[in-house]
Amino acid sequence: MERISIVQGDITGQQVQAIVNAANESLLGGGGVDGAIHRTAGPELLAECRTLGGCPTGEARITKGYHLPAPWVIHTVGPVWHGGGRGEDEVLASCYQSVYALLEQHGIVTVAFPAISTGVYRFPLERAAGIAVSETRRFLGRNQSVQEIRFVCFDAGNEAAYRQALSGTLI
Ligand code: AR6
Repeated sequence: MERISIVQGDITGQQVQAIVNAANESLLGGGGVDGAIHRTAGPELLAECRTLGGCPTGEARITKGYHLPAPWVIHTVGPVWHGGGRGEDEVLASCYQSVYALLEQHGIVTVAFPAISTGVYRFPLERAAGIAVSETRRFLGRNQSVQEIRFVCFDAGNEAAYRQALSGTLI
């Protein structure tokens, strides 16, 4: 059974146990997907985020989802793209690994991801999609509990990049 899915849409409406937020180190909100998640979740999310003391780039933190359909939000901070020579690939991979560690700790079996770092942080989309898919396949290879990992693509170009990444890594 294929446990990876790709959909076009808005991550804030996804009916999964956890949605992933592409946050910044403050965890105090921003634009893009972060702004949309905070708007839908309500001020309770910002209040909980204030208690966390931020999050270093490449790591992840978990909060409740408040007014979102998803009961959990996993906030991760992707790398800013500086041309690829500053370990950006490894840091982005570390975001996915950190999210997967939290899924296992909390027994979460369905999760939706946005394309972390590919907006304001300018990480090249196809490269980011390749890292997302390869880290996900690696995780699913050792985890039998997680049921669905959904990549939520905001537009058609995003979706095409993920579909290409997924077909390119099929065994
Ligand atoms: N649902 C799904 N995907 C979305 C949505 C949405 N509602 N809105 C945007 N995207 P970005 P980053 C896509 O900029 O590059 C924030 O200010 C978007 O098309 O949200 O990691 C934070 O506070 C793009 O493909 O995140 C940080 O300061 C992808 O989500 C900074 O931006 C990520 O774009 C993080 O930058």
